[in-house]
Amino acid sequence: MAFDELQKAVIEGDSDESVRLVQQHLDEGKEAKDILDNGLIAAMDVVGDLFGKGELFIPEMLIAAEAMQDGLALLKPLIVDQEEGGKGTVVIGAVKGDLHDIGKNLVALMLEGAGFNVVDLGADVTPEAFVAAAQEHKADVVGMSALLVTTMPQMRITVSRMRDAGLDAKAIVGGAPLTQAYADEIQADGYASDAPGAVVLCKKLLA
Ligand code: B1M
Repeated sequence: MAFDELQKAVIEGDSDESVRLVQQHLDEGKEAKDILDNGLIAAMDVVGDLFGKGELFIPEMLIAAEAMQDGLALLKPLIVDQEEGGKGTVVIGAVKGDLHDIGKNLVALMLEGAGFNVVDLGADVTPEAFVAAAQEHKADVVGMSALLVTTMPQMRITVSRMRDAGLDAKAIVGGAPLTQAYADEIQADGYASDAPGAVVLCKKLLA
């Protein structure tokens, strides 16, 4: 069975059907990563396109996000490599003004599975809150996520506040509108395009 039905269930915000179809794909022997990338995340891309065209509105986008997250809950134990702890501490959050947290949650989940101690500050996190948490938890890495072009500048401010506070922690950024060029421009220490990439990046930065 292809992923069309699963995508349709997520796009229509049908959580029960999303969960049922994720389980069905697993029972058929599909890889969890395949279901995530080509079923759940692909559906959110369609939702974004429909929203962009004015064919779908915020309440529908919200219930689609819920259906995605309900399906994702089944995959979580399967997409996470269980490695030993003690790899370092990562403070993570979606930047000030940004309420999109699904991608950030995936990054946090995979970092945790890869053995990092993750302090998740949630969404709408101010530069001051990032700095305070990094100090409190002696973070090795501060991870910032943004999905809106209007919230990306919060990353520049946060990096700058981290430097002003004399923090040793590495600053990494990610999220759909981000690029390596932007990360370089704001003098972040790294950029990753997806959650597995964020794990590789953190391991590289702390090696
Ligand atoms: Co919004 N939204 N949204 N939204 N939303 C987008 C992002 C948008 C592209 C849709 C569109 O217009 N086509 C558009 C942004 C345009 C832009 O600026 N480029 C948009 C808009 C405009 C808005 C509002 C402004 C709408 C309005 O109010 N008029 C509003 C803003 C609210 C706010 O944040 N202040 C808004 C609201 C919402 C909801 C609340 C309804 C909901 C979010 C629910 C939630 O997150 N709990 C929502 C949703 C669901 C989306 C789309 C459809 C899906 C996002 C998603 O979860 N993707 C999105 C369209 C799209 O992305 N195609 C859209 C799946 C997720 C797994 O991917 O988050 O990209 P992503 O994460 C990836 C990578 O980016 C990366 O790894 C992840 C996994 O591989 N990554 C990192 C992410 N963070 C990382 C950090 C790292 C490293 C990698 O290191 C630290």
